[in-house]
Amino acid sequence: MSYVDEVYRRTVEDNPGEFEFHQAVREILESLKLVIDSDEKKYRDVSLLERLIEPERIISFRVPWVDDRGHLQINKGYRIQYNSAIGPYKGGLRFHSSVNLNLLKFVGFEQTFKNALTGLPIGGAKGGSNFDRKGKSDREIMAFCQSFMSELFKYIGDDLDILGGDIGAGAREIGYLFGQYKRLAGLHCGAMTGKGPSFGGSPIRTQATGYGLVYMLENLLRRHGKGLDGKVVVISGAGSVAVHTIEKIQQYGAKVVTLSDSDGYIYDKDGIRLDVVKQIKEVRRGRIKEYLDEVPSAIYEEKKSIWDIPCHIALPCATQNEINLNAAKTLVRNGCIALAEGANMPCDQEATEFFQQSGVLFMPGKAANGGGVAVSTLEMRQNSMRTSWTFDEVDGQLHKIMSEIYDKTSDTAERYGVKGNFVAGANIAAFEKIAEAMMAQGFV
Ligand code: NDP
Ligand code: 2IT
Repeated sequence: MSYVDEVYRRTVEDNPGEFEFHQAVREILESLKLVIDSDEKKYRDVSLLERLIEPERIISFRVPWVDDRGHLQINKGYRIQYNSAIGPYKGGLRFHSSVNLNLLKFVGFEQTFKNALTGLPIGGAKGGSNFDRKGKSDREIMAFCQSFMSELFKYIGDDLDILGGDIGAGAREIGYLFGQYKRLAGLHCGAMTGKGPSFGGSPIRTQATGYGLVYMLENLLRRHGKGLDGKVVVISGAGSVAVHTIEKIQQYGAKVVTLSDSDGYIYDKDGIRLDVVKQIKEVRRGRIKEYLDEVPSAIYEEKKSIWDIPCHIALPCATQNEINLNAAKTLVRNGCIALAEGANMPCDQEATEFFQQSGVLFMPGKAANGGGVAVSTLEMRQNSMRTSWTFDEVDGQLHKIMSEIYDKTSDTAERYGVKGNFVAGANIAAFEKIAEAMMAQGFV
């Protein structure tokens, strides 16, 4: 059995029942066969894959907090410090009822590769809690965030591990977490990103993942002789990534016709109205169904799949495994020509392979949604330099970083004889950088 296959088999055995983690590892290992199979000994002798897959450290803790009825609630808290070969641990926090170690290991592993691909000096991490902010008061959210940080502050720092946002952890949560960090650590430093603009946050961090996704997509289409103008786009999710993707893609002349949350989706054939969405999500913190109150001509569906709606471009921006083989077949049948992953691993492996076989331009999350963590790193840079850059300066850097990620991904695929396979290109380009750093640092 090859080294890669052997390591995958052992990963499954040693991490039973962790299906998303197995999926993320399998996808990356499949790509790495192109690098490793021809030079197995070099990697096997230093157990490189085993060390890459096993997180450096997992911190697991209890998060007690008091709800508005005076009852004590207990949540689980985690931080996975995955890999520090190329820089301090960096990655977001996910607050969602589904969070467990399996999910965080999958996103932490992916984050390690994504971060390497940005070309910036950041290792990989992820953390979070099974806390769900839906239906909670502001006071309850603050109480939870303060308790979460009361434990985690011991393990983070601006040269050690830098937290950021993810599902369920936006500007409000980061603000409360940062306040408690500052109070306990006695430091006003860049140990967290996604901060508010008045206390060290970077311009464009809020928009960065969505804007970066569109910059990546624009690169992808342009280099294949296509453009965004006039294209019909289906977007899932209605969170930070989805909303800012709509904002930017509309500026390029594309028409977005959908949005969704975990209850259902909105279809507006005339094009989603961003002002209405922002009012619902950012001001009222409401549900996407409320779009109908403002735009009665739109359609709301709870039971159907959003991917049944015909489009030229699909941008999954909600969560993992939202597109399976059936959804992929429907998208292709309906004329979808390109897909870029705003979410982390939103397409399962069968769907991904089907898109690639069908000639759909397919850009994986590691390359497509790297703009968020890239601007987080620009935030760290501004904090260290005690400075702040303008919106245009950061936007310019984001543009450049996304274009460089595209080049790296595309060139690496071509170098390994799989031109146009951006999954392989992204995984291998990231691996080359991490592996070189790990080899140079010895057996640690
Ligand atoms: P938000 O919490 O702002 O929004 C998430 C959206 O997805 C909500 O509309 C939510 O609906 C929906 N959603 C979440 N979980 C599920 C689920 N299990 N089933 C259906 N819908 C779901 O998160 P973000 O926009 O920040 O993140 C979206 C995706 O992008 C995630 O995969 C995240 O990992 C990824 N990402 C985020 C980055 C960032 O900078 N924030 C950077 C790179 C990737 P509901 O309100 O009903 O839960
Ligand atoms: O998945 C991701 O890249 C993020 N959630 C962003 C993490 C960060 O640290 O900004």
